[in-house]
Order: sequence, then C-alpha cells, then structure tokens
Amino acid sequence: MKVSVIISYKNEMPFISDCMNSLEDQTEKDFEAIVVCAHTAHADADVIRNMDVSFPLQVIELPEDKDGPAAAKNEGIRASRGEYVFFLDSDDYILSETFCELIRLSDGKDIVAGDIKRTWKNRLHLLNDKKDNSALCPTETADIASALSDILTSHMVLTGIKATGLLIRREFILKHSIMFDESYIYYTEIPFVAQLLVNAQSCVHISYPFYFKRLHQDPVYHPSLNQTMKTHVRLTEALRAYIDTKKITEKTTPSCEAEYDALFIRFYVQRITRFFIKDNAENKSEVFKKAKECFSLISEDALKNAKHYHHMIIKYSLRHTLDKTIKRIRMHTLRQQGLRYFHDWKRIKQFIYRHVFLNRSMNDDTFLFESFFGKSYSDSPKYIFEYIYKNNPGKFKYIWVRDKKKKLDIPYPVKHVKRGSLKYMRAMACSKYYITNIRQPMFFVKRPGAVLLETWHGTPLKRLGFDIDEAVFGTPRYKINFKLQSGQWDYLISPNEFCSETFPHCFAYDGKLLNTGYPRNDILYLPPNERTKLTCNIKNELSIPADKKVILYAPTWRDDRKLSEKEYEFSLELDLIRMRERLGDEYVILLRLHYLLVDSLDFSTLEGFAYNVSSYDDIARLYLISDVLITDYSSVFFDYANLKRPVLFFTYDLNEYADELRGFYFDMKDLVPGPLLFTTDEVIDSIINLHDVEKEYRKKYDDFYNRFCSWECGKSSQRVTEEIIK
Ligand code: C2G
Repeated sequence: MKVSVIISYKNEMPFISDCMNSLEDQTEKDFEAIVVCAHTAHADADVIRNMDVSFPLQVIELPEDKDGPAAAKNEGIRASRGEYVFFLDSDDYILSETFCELIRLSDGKDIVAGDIKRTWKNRLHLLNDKKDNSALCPTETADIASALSDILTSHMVLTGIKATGLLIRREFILKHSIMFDESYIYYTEIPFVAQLLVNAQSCVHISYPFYFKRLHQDPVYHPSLNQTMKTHVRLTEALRAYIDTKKITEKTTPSCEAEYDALFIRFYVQRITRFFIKDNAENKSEVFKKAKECFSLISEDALKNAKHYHHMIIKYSLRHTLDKTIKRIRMHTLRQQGLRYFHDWKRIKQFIYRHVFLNRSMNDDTFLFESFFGKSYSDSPKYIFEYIYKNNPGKFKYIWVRDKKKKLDIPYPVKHVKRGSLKYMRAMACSKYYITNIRQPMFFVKRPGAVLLETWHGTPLKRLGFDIDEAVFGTPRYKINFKLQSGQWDYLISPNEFCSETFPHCFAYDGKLLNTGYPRNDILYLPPNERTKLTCNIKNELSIPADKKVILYAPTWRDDRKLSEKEYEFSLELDLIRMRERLGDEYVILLRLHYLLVDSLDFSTLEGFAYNVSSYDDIARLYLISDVLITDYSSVFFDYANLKRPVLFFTYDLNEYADELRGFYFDMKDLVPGPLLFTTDEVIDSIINLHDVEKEYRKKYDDFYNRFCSWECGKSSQRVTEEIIK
C-alpha cells in the first residue's frame, strides 16, 4: 500500500462527497482511506461506511473522551498501513493527479509537498475553472533546505501552515514519534509541521496547488471549525503555536527560523493588530499578553529584514501598553487608508461616515426610508411612512432614499437623499429609525438606540439566503454578509405563518418577528367604493381605456443573467403580437419588469395593447387595476392572491430555474393556485377560458388564500407602527 489517506470528520456531510469523489478520481489507485469520525458523528459514520467507493475504506469512531482534529489525525496514523500518510480534511478535496504526481517525486523521501489553495468553490466549479488554468507551470525543489523553506514560504502567515496536502513517510513519523498535540483545539498542525521539518532528512516541494482547502460560505449552519471559535481564543492559540514551534526549531538545524519569524511577524501585523482596533473585540488584553511572550522569541535578523512598519509596531507593542499600541495602530491604519482611498470617492465617503457622521448625535425624531435601492416610492416602507405621517402630525422628520437616476414623486414634505451621497451617509448615521425593504449596505453601523426595521419584500417561493445550497452566483461571502446584516435588524415583518417559520432560518435571524401581514397590501383591502374610485384613477393615470380588461405580466429575474452590479438581463418569451391578435379586442397587457431587470422593452409597434409599466412606482396599484396576473417564480402572486383574482404561471424555464438556479421551497405544481403554462398559445387559451380556469382552481385558490393571505386585513401599517414607536 503506497498511501494511507487520513480524513478527519466531525460534521462535514454537505462537503464529504466532493472529498470522496476526488479520491475516487485519482489516477494513482494504490491507496486506502481512513475516515476518523468524532464520537458525536455516529450516524454520519454509518453513512460514510456505506458510501459506494472503489478504494479500501476504513471508518473509525473516536471514543467519547477524545475530540478534535488532533485526536482524529493521531488515530488515523495509528490505523494506517501505507508507506506514506496523507492528511485530507473532509471538507476539502484534491486534484485527480495528486497522488500520481506526489508519488512520482517521492523516491523514499521523508516529505513530498505540493501547495494548498484556498477556495470558495465546490469541486465541480473548480474543475470547470481549471480548464482555463493550463498556464500554471510547476517547479520542483529537491534540495532539502530550499524545499523546507519553500513549504513554509508558500504560506502567507503563520496560521496558514497545514499538515494537510503533504505526503509524509510513515516510518519517518513513527521513528521520531511525531504526533499531533491533542491539547490544541485548532492549530495543532503548526507544531506538527515544525516537528516534521526539523527531523526530515529528505524533502521535495512542488509549487503546484494539488490540495484545495474549502472556505465555508455558511458560517451559521455549516461553519468551519475556526468559524465556531471565538476570535480571541483562536488568536491566543495561534500565538501559543508559535511559542511551541520555536521550542521545537531551536533544538536542531536547519531550523527554518527565519521563515517562521517572518510568518509570525506578518501574522501579528495582518491579523492581531487588526483585531486590536475592532471596537467589539473581546479579551484583547489576553491576546496582547500572549503576543508579548512571542516578541522576545523573534530573532533580531528577522526583525531587521521585516518591513519598516512591521518592525516598528512590534518594538512599540513590546514597550507600551495595549491602549497606546491601539492608538499607534489606528494612526497607521488611518494614514494607510487615507493614502489607499485617496482616489476612491466611495471609500472616502465611508471613511467620513465612520469617523465624522457616527460621532454626531442621533436625531431621535427622524425616520429614514428606502424601497428597492431607492428606485421607487413603494412597497411596505411607503405604506408605513404614510401611516406614521398621517397619524403623527408634526412629530417626526422624514427622509427618503432615492436612486441616483430616479426622482421620487412623494406627495408629502420629505427630504430626499441620493443613494451613496454624503447626505445619504449622514442620514444613515444620524436617523434613529431606518426602515428598508432590502438589505442594508455593509458599511452601515447600527448605533446604540437606533431602530432598524426590515420589512423584506415578499413571501419566498425561490429559496432564500441560508436556504440556498451554495451561492454559485454573486459573491461567496453572500451568507457571511447576510448574517452580519440580519444580526443588525431589530424587527422583521412577516406576512404569513409560512414566512414566520421560514425567515428565522433563511435569514439566520433571531430578532423580533412582527406577525402583522404586509403593509404594502393594506391598499388591497380598501372599502369597495374607495377601491373602485382608486382603480378608475389609476387607469386614467396610465391612459388605459376604461372598457378594456387588464392583464398584468410581472416576471422575476434570473440569477445567471447578470449584466452588472444589481442589473440583470431580461428576455421576453411571450409573443405579444400573437396575444394582440387573439386578445386585443378585449384586453390590454401591462408589462412590469422586476427592479433588477434592465428595461429595454420597446412597444412602439404594440401601441394601445402593450404598456410598459416597469418604471411605475408601486406594483400594488397595478394589482388593483388588473383582471388577471401572469407571473413566473416571483413572489408577486402571494400578494395578488389577496384580491382573489386569477393567476397564470408562465414557467417556460421551470426545470432550469428549479434545479439549477435557486431551487424552491415548494413543489410549484402542488402549491400554485393557477395553471403552469409553457407557451404563448397556452397562455392565450387560458385567458380566453378564464372562467373555466377559475373554476378548476377554486378549491386550490381558497386553500392558498387561507394559508398565505389570512393575516392581511388592511391594518398592517398600523400594527407595525404601534410596535416600533412604543
Ligand atoms: N416586483 C415588481 N415587479 C416584478 C417583480 C417583482 O414590482 N416584475 C416586486 C414585488 O413587490 C415583489 C418584489 O419585487 O414582491 C420581489 O420580487 P420577486 O420577483 O419575488 O424577487 P426577489 O426580489 O428576488 O424577492 O422573499 C421574496 C424573495 O426575496 C424574492
């Protein structure tokens, strides 16, 4: 047996198939896999044992008195039989040529090392990307001193040092009794690698990333071990690892002392000093004390070779108190940011926000409202605003955020601030109440006493936030950012029981839920005479003939059609010319694009039949004037159902959308209160036979209404307001 692969497992079930598949695909087949499971993972151990793999697989369970990656790896070493051992974490994976290449270079050497690459991607995405990576040119270093040095310098900071990805001769480990220190929670690999390096008699390094260390996108439900640790505990342990490493390396030569010191210095400057200047960091003094123990271990040469600031701040930290050190680090950071951001106006504004506006007093009587990035005066923020305005005359001041390309038409005396402007930054910092239906920007700092009401913008059919398996589109920090944002919300509105069950999980939200129904739907419950009057007015406003019935087509956006930040492409799959031929005598159609879709519709040839209402502020008013809604996977039908009018689903790309893009919370066929249609002709036929469609779906519609609309009664704005202004 050439290689024993040792895989430590705790709770990485969503990732382990990538890990196992990467072993299954090895071009070199002479290996065994030993999975060592935490005692808490008994059920998973059975699942792994039953995995259909073609290589020898042993699954071991740790006894109850042992825990953590060090114990698991040691157990793996004891169970291994191969000439070499190779540590692979169960959330990571390797290239299919890894063993073949490392074995080719081994020739009885103590250590064969490839590089580790950190990635947000799963294996499939990585393999797709790799096709474009052919330009990478590996270099091999077999001279022992250089190879050992290369292994260390391939890591940027001390905490990057890993035992994973190294092919290590088993006899060599046993001869020198090199084991993982089980008193570590996380950084046991740092002193382990130090022992390997000081004892190795032969080593080769190949500068090629064979090993892929997965960065966890979901810090809440699938966190990595270091995401579960408190920062100060993690940093203190890493400092201890440096101290232990120095004890190991000082005994022997070649000791790689210079490389270790350089990695430590960078770790201190890049990680620990940044931790010190965070306002909410816990136990800074404990970390500072441990860091001071480390400073005396750094060689003078290493300090001299370090960058000027690195050298200076270490000397400074050694001689001064934590408070003084923090001031010194802050000064440097300010200067650095000043230089770096000098040409970046957006950053300068954020700098002013943090250092100027947040120091001003908060305006306890001011409300800041925002709807869909300031693109419209609409949705729940609009109805909450109008309720507060009308019921609290003269008591409050109001600010509305507007998009830079949009002038909001608000028929009340409010201040407008352009999104991203300095005035907007000031309003974000100084308004006591912030009411928005989208996620707040990442730079936003919630001040003590401020109130953030997240109204959100719909009952989700499409999976949302933490319920999306993996953020394939957009930033891999999607979930990490989402948690930071939802952690700032004081209140979140829920329109129905389903949302009250789903929102806490999908937003990783544990704040207060307002089970009030949606303020944006209050308008759908106006008394009949007011509603009729309003409907006539809106039709007039849009120049829609009073004698024509109205079809509203309101599709949603598709994650894979991104054009730029917050802009997605739309393709119109309904054949409007055909619709006009068959329906034009009786109907007009309103096309309403989602706020993320770029509006390039041109209806000049369809005048009198098709109306582009994409820039109309408030879709609720469009619901009121329409006789039938066509949508796809948008949440609009949950709101429209309040009117109990027919809904058709034009789902021409259902399979792709459901399986490849987001996935749904429900089986659409079971849930929706109308037919799923795939062609324009099917849509036309359903509209011509609308009465039959309504009859067919009546029972389903009633059930749907009871499930999703029964909390709405036209008083949601009032209920929400009473909660937030006590
Ligand atoms: N909307 C609109 N016009 C459309 C589609 C949507 O005005 N053509 C508005 C509606 O108010 C809708 C909201 O935008 O409720 C959200 O749109 P969705 O299509 O549901 O998509 P998304 O913005 O991804 O929100 O929980 C809801 C989900 O988050 C979906």
